[in-house]
Amino acid sequence: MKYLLFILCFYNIQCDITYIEVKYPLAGKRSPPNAIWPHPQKIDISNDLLYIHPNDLKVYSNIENCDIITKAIERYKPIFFPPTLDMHHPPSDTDNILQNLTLNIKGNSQCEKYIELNSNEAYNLTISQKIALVEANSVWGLLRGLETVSQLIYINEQNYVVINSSVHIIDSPRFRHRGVMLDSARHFLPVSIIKKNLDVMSYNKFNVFHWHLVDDQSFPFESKTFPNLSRAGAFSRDHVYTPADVADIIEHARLLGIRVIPEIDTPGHTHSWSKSMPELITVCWSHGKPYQAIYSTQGEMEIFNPSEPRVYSTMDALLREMKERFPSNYIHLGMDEVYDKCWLSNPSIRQWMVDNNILSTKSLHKYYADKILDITRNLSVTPIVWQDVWDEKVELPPGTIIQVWKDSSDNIEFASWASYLNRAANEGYNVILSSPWYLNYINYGKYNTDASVMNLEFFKYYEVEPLRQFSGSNEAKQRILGGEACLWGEFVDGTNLLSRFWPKAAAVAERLWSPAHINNSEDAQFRLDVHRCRLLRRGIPAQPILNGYCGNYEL
Ligand code: CP6
Repeated sequence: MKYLLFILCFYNIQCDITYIEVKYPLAGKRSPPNAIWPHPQKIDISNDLLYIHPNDLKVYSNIENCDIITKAIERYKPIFFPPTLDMHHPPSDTDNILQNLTLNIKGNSQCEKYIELNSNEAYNLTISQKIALVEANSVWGLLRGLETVSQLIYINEQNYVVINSSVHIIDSPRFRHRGVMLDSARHFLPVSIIKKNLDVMSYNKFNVFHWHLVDDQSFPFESKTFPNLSRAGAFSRDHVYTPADVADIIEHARLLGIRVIPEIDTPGHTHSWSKSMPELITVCWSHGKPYQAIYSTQGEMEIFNPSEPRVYSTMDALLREMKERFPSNYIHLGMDEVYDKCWLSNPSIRQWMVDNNILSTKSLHKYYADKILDITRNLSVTPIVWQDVWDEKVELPPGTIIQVWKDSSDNIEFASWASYLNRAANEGYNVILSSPWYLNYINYGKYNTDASVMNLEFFKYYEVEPLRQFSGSNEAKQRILGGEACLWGEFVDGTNLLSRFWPKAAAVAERLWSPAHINNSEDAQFRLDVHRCRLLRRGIPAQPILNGYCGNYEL
């Protein structure tokens, strides 16, 4: 039969072979509705269930007057009990009913204000004797545990709200830095969408929002020190993040246990600065004449003029403001894709280089980077840079984080990013990985494995193993902090961000949270499919990854 179909297909007559082979295995293998994403370190769970009274689950905590916890409990009420769904009270003849949920902090931990790189996010979750208990060393662990509780609760086919009656979960993240990068410069992203995206991040236990605030195309960040940057550089007066907007986003993230790391990308990607501060920009020359390098053509982009002292005084003042306004104490400095030919084309920069004994573009990169890194050192903020400066062999201060984004190979077994990670960590730098996780790309298609056929994109993102080729000391391994899923904004704005990003980013979330051995994508796809339905239920327009249907949760 298979061969007949193949021959027919060859002659273009009957071409739905994959459909016929795939539909049934997938349909038969759904995960249970309470499959947890990302998968916990250890889980032991009964089949027996308890009922829950709809809208009436008492939640207690031994940590008092802690806004992180009281607001989380409020936030989870409509998630435990979706207001749009029909829920029945437990049958009157049963006492198999969950009595309460307790969120306890161990020792004398405080209500911390901001999550940090080294915060403890571990938690234990136990359900037994009709009591659910989450215990953690910090409020951050309680938040992660509360999310897990919310994923265990579901509404069954008889419309009862239920949860497993015996559960033991021991959970903690594999990597400390689990980030999402959004680009609000190629297109403006509405504050409401950024906040929604933070919500979905918390459903996936992400803990860093890397905000690529500005770029060639626009400067939407309203600086208090230099308001003209956004007045002239934003797409319009309305396409601006005011100080109140930024504070709103930081506070929203704080309550979810997410750090916000702003990026001010220089010396390249600075066209939008030229609208208000043309004096900072290099004039490129060609055939003996100045011309304007435009960001959209052949990699030519406007770049700062490193011989201009006002570049450094401006950056000093702006970075000072960033430190004041963003509590994370990390600033991403960009330093990627510097169109250095422009520097060399400009006669006065060449002369300045000679005068200052700077003999190559490499040393010019170093000159610029050193000046900016001095500023961050004086401010005691930890700098993050795209790998380019390190590629240029610029020596960076200890503790600098290098974000690896390049890759020269499509082969996930022998990816070149793996050697970058290896090298940077062994040189003593901290590293985060992004190369395999550029989620703005769309890859239509199916990936054929021996047993199944799966969503190509999910497979590609999920099967990445950050430490696959790592060799080095344990200390060096600790310097691989984690990774970030990136959503570059050339073709993304408020209309499609959430559906473009989710649930694909959830694949990255599990890779960064769960143990390395949780890596069977053929199984994981069914759990992710359930998780995607969960996102729909929570009002997030996450796109499908398999054939199928989410019951009455379809948007
Ligand atoms: N913008 C900025 C970009 C990219 C980078 N920096 C980018 C480059 C290549 C790819 C995707 C994104 N759009 N500022 C590089 C970090 Cl493939």
